[in-house]
Amino acid sequence: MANRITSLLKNFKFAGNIISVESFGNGHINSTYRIVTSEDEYILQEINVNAFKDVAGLMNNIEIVTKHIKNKGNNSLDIIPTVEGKLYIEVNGHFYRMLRFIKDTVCYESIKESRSLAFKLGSAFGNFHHLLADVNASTLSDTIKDFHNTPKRFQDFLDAYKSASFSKRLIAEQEASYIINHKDTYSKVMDGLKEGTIKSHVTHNDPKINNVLFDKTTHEVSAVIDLDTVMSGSFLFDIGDAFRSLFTGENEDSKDLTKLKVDFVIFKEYMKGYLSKMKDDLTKREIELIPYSIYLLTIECGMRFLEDYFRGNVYFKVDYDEHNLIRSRTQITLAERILLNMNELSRIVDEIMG
Ligand code: ADP
Ligand code: GN1
Ligand code: MG
Repeated sequence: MANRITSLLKNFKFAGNIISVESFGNGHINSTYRIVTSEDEYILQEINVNAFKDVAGLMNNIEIVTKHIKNKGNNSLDIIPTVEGKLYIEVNGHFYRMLRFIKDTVCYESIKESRSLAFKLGSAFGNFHHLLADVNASTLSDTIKDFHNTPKRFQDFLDAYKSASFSKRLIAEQEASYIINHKDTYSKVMDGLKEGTIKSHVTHNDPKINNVLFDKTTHEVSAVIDLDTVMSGSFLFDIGDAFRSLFTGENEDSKDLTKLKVDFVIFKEYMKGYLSKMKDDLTKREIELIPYSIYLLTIECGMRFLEDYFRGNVYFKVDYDEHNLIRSRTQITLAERILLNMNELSRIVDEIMG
């Protein structure tokens, strides 16, 4: 691995001599390496083309968005250009990019290590939405089509379920039944986008906690990273998915389902932070659907993991055969618990909105 990556590095304009190359991080999609040189530190990533079909469009999106954020005085990813001045290289059908390593930061895998940071996390995503509100979302490429189109995700899930082996269907019977029994609950956000009661904006679309770096010393958010899915979407996609990640508590692949908790303190703190930046930018329908969007993005993630289990783990990185099944269990159990707590979540939103 290290030799292959080292030989690619000569294509990028980085400073210093290479000291070390190591696999880095816990992303489910790209292959990420940390590069230390005598002058600086970098990230090299192989972009997963199974997930992202249009690398040029994706890198162009990231360039637009990071420039916009930085022009407004905020921190974001720095793309290290290739020696030819491009944003990425292609070698035999594999695509690579280099980023500056954002130093002196901590990346949390779950909120259990960082509960007190919920307000800051909410403010960071509120700020992210706010800073990008004047970018015309239709100028960005769709890096994954229908990424949070839950009714379409459900159809894809159903196709995979129908063609899965008998033994897989049996082992995942309870989870699959839950998803199928709730099929009439998946369309509210897509309907709102069509009707215009929900607006399209530039959104992150993958705001899970390990896509945020916190400053080691000040504990402030240093940068929102993993910008591959930044494209046109609904604010509700990001609000919903952020809490999916936060309420997962332990890790997405924990077998201990007792840790999955609709944590009202985290919800209130994060929403206070988020709404401190975004209170005036949300429509009435968007505000009304905040609790529902948490359920929606959670069950959607559950169906995506289970679909991948049925298809033989072709999308998410896995460590063992049933990894995606285990991940889907946490998400479906959490979705069930969110539904039971919708009234209290709505009450908290009303309280913050005044
Ligand atoms: P994936 O799409 O596979 O999730 P990410 O872009 O999220 O890939 O990168 C995986 C991990 O690598 C992140 O969770 C973070 O820990 C680390 N990482 C990525 N980019 C940087 C960066 N510029 N500086 C420091 N750490 C980074
Ligand atoms: C993936 O890339 P990563 O690990 O940050 C996925 C998200 C899922 C998440 C679940 C491009 O996020 O949509 O919610 O896993 N990203 C993509 O952990 O599919
Ligand atoms: Mg990531």
